[in-house]
Amino acid sequence: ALLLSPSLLAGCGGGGQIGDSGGSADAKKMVLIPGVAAEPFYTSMECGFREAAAAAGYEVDVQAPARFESTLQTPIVTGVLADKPGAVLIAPTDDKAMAGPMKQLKDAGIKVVEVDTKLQDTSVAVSSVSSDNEQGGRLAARTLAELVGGGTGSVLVLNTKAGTSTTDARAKGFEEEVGKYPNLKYVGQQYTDNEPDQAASKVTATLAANPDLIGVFATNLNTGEGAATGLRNAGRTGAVNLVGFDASPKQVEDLRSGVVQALIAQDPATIGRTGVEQAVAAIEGKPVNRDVETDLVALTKADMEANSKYFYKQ
Ligand code: T6T
Repeated sequence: ALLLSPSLLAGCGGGGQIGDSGGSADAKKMVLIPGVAAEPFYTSMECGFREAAAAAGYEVDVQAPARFESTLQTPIVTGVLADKPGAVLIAPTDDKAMAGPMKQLKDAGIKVVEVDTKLQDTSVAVSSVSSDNEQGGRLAARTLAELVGGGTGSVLVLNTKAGTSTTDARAKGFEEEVGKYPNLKYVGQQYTDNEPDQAASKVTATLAANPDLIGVFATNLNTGEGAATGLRNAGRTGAVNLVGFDASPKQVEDLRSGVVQALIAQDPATIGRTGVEQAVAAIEGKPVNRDVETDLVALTKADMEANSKYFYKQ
């Protein structure tokens, strides 16, 4: 028999698909459908998922779309439906477009747990586990205001795609909070399609149009990594305060080297673990928490090493 050591599982320090099931109908099986494949936020979530599912005696499967897109995630959901696992943990890539496919899971008796993102329709999932993303946006605005101190200038938000519940909430929280600082002139949000290249070029274009740019809030990992590239290309690293969301190895390195001034880190492994706990409770007919909130923390260069447990896995 194989020993299931979490540290040997995919993305958690080693490779392989240990513990994956063959794919027959099985109530003692759980499937995780992340928003996108091979991305540190979801890799860390997968670690927590695999660890908790193994501890609860469940077989697991993880299937992720190649891009953060509902047209790519929908066929995965449909395929998993035929498999009839006991539960599906899913990060819907669109808060409306994924409602139909996810409802099919529910109608087939599969327990649906939302991890990270969620649908607008709250009747599909038995539980939603995520950061308080609106609060995260507010925290980003307060952190930026502190970094800027008495300085005056324009502030840009780089968002991903409209219809992503998490990043929409972060942008909303940020916009509301930044309005409280008269020295910060909010010049609006720009969508990047969750593509780092678009984030980079939008930062350089905004710098050209607004030479007084003093701050950028990048609402997630890809926008943050791309914004850092944009500032590097324009030779403005350090001059413009970059506050990112998430804590990928690259983002952490940029924080350490002063390209990024702050990161709002989530706890994706706990999101994955808690999602499993809620799914098991639902399958066993035990009480389920409809909404579970996980930690957020603002990291700066000064306190980052003391908070290294928040760094994501590659
Ligand atoms: O920020 C996370 C996640 O919370 C969001 O829903 C989508 O983007 C990430 O996966 C980071 O890329």
